[in-house]
Amino acid sequence: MSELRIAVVGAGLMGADHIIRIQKRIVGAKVTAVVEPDEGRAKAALENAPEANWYPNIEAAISAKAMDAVLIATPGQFHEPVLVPAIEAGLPILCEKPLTPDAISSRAIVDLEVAKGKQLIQVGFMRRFDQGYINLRELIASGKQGELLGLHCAHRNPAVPDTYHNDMLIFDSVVHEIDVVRFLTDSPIKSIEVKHMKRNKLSPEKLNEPILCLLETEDGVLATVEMNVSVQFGYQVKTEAVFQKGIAEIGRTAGMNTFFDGQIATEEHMSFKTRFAAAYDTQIQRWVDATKLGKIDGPSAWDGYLAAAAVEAGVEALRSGNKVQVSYTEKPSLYNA
Ligand code: ISE
Repeated sequence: MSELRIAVVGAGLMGADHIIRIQKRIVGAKVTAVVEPDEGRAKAALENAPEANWYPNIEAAISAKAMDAVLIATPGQFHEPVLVPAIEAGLPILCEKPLTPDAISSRAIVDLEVAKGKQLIQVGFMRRFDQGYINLRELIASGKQGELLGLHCAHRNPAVPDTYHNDMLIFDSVVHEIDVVRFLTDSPIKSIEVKHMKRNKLSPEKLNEPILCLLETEDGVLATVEMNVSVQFGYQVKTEAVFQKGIAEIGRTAGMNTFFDGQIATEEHMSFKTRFAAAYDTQIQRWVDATKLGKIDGPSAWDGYLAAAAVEAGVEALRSGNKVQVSYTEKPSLYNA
């Protein structure tokens, strides 16, 4: 196959960004379909993919045989109705995180994939492709600084869109730490507890944040996560790892330092689109290359399900103030390495 024909589903913030990425930076793929119910958004997206056709829904694109693979970039609560027909059509899929917002629907997707007998889905946990996280994972596995004892994670957004509601603190945002803590430690999340910091009066009224989550892994590593979506100043994702011997830190701003007007200043990112741009590029290039070989090369639907099960406990912990244990169903053999 020369060029992989991709249908991008959802032409909002991430979908539009992925369309430009595929057209301009990814080798061996092109966007041939934009699936988007909103005509204005679709037309704006098509300006960056002039050869692509517009379809109002995934079913129309499937019947037109418009693509070899699907990239789902709608918000998490709309993934399931796109995933189901795409899996049934046997199409390879890159699905933005979260796979779905809760454990039951994620398990149903896993079961559907198992029934097809083939791993079709890769989940867009792009942090696994970020060099900082890769280096930290290698350091932990090497044992060079002794055992890993704990992690301090800070996940800060300058602001969030109007559509963002309180549960999204967990299923849309902390879901990244839920996945990446497991990626770093190779140990599933066992329990979650959530505390509220003093509420930021600058956050939208419907949000009670920042929050502090405590994620405990089955191996006993404790990760603190400050989730803050109204920090105003910029987009920041940092991790500090505490070892038997010393500390390691990733995610410190790498922007330009200026020494000017009596001040030393460092540029910070304003959005995840730039903070993780390189990780998104690597993720999609590797997905394209693997898809052509009939494989995936990144987090699977099973990883998506494990995150969804921990998210469900996290949402309960957020609402109740209790420490909540995570329960997982049995792993199907399709996902054994
Ligand atoms: C958004 O959906 C993302 O995935 C970003 O990476 C995260 O920082 C943000 O909080 C989410 O809303």
